[in-house]
Amino acid sequence: MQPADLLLLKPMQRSVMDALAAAFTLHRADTAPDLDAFYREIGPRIRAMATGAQAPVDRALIERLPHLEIVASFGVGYDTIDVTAAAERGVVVTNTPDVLSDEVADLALGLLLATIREIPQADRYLRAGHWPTRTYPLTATLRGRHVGILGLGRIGRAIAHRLEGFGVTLSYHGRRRQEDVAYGFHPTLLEMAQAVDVLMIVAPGGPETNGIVNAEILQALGPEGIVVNVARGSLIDEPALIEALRSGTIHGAGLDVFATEPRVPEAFLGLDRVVLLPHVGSGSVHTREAMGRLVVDNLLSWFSGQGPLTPVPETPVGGHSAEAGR
Ligand code: 8YV
Repeated sequence: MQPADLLLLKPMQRSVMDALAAAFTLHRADTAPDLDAFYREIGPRIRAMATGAQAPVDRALIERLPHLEIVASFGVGYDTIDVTAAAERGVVVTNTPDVLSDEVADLALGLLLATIREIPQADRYLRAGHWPTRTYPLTATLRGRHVGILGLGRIGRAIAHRLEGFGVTLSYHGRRRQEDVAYGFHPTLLEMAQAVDVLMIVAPGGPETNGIVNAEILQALGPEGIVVNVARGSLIDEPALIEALRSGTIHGAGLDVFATEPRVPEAFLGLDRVVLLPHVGSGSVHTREAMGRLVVDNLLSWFSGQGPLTPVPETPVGGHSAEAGR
């Protein structure tokens, strides 16, 4: 049987490319000299797509691929994929949950501590030769803190679990109360922001959460407030955050994600009490390999008629590959 035609919007890591090339006929949009001609010619043959957050899959693209069955996305967040358009067409969308939860949670804890205790700043201070002249200024502390987790999903829970060992008070806000956890639930983000002094952002991106961490929320967090974001930059009103940091409305921020990556607002670079990371939450060799394997395994499972392994909730599950006659 002919291998199925698979569209790649951007190249993926070597292990994924090799595994995909062994099982599918690959078509790379990023090397096509004329994208329109490319889609006219191969669009009707494409049955699968492998992608990631950096390569959006919108309705217009889905419409150019009339025989598309599955979009396998690298990463747990899938806010750049139009899952509604995919579902309408019966196209399955998969992501890579679970395999990255511990890695991202580890990074979130590291970023929180780095922000509160100013670890990168202290490193820079030593390197600049200031230590012999003056000891590093005393910092804020995690002691006695109340951490509010925005989005108690798989990663949020892994963060909360780690934080239990740090002796802080824990609360969360999300769409609904979760009966199997003992942390305090706040029905609104504002109420949580008023109660806590650390806001840990782990909720999905997308229209529902766009800009929800705004000036009012930052004001409610207060002058000791720390914001840590390992989710999507879109959740934060960045100009409001910059203003809150400048004016001392909050104390500091640790950011792994930004609204328009890889561009980072210049204003952040000039602020002292921010720690800035280039979206590395899941970025270890170990975890990226596991994520890549899950992208490939979802595709292989689909085309062997076993269904998707990790479909997103919006996807029309129960659908199986046409190959298997269902
Ligand atoms: C991805 C992420 O690794 O999983 C996600 O949603 O944001 C990251 O873990 C990244 O999008 C891939 O480059």
